[in-house]
Amino acid sequence: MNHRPANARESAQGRGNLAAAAALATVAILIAACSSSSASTSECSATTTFPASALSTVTSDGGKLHVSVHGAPSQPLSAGLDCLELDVTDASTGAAVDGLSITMTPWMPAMGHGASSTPVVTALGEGRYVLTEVSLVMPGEWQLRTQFSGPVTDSVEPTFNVD
Ligand SMILES: [Cu+2]
Repeated sequence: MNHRPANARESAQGRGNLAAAAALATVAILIAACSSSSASTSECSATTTFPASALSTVTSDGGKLHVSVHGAPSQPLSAGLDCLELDVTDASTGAAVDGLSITMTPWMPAMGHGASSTPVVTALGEGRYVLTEVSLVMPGEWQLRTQFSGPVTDSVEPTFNVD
């Protein structure tokens, strides 16, 4: 008498598990598709020499800093695992600004998504900061949503195109 309801529950649970497994498989495929377009190893590092020409030069949102953005391993940057150097100077004196803490979220405004990893910051001194593990997974316009704290609190959002 109780077998039918029990079986019904079991099979409903079975379907639920199958649905969950299918959803997980879909997520795994999406992640694989996403990361397949980015290089698995980085061809740049904190010791890379960056080009003198800038991808973008901006004044920070609060007007306190000038920031120029340089890219490696090549400019213009190609989609994949890239590196960036930020050269940061005081907007009024032109002096290099050291000791900043930097957090950066690369963002693709046209598609509303970010990068697949968090950039790692290395301070080189003389106002130079290198960001490695910058995973710009797709060609198109990218925005670097960047916050500075420490001796100066301010933010910048330089944009540039990735080939
Ligand atoms: Cu995109």
